[in-house]
Amino acid sequence: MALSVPARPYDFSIEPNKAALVVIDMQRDFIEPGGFGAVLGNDVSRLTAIVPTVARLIGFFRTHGMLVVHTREAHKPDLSDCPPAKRMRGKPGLRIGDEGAMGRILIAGEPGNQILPDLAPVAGEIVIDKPGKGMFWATDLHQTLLERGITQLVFAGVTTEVCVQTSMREANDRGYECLLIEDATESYFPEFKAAAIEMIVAQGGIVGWATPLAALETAFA
Ligand code: C5J
Repeated sequence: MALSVPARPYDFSIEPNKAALVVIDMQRDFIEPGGFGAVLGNDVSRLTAIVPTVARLIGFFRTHGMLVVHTREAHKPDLSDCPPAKRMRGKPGLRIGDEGAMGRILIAGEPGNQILPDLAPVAGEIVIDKPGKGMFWATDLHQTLLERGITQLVFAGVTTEVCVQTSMREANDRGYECLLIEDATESYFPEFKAAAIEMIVAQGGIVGWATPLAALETAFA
């Protein structure tokens, strides 16, 4: 049975048996003080502030028996999945694969690449290591979601205008209906978050819908 969720630009009709939550890149290196994001000079407190809301959202999906997908921006240790143009971006010593405060930066298996303990995946959930900003490039996620009959994706995570928005746009092009939970996503740059949400909902929801978590919870109450 479909439920109506108040959202922008208009109500989102969610079908619980066809919907999955995607939690984008809630990994230690982007969010914890002392990690890669902080070393780059970003104010990570904006990102740590959403952790309780993301945890509540994950709990909501688990309570309702709906699928949860977690992603990490992660490269293989030999960097064979990291294009040179991405590898060489930024200052020497602070590039993908370099040794950082929490192990090698954006490398699978390193401490900084782990999802925050408060948001850790549980058995039965999908974890995707993605070498790109978008979650479908060089991953098998689309096939996995098709096999499970998922047609709607609810998005959370960081950062709103980079990996979240890129993944939403990829999903939109693949035919998924996408709803962004606006208080469960964040950016180091508040103006970029606000602009990304406006871009998503503009022109009748050209990329998707946006709503606060409370609106989703109320629709199921
Ligand atoms: C970035 C991400 N910002 N997860 N990654 O490089 O948004």
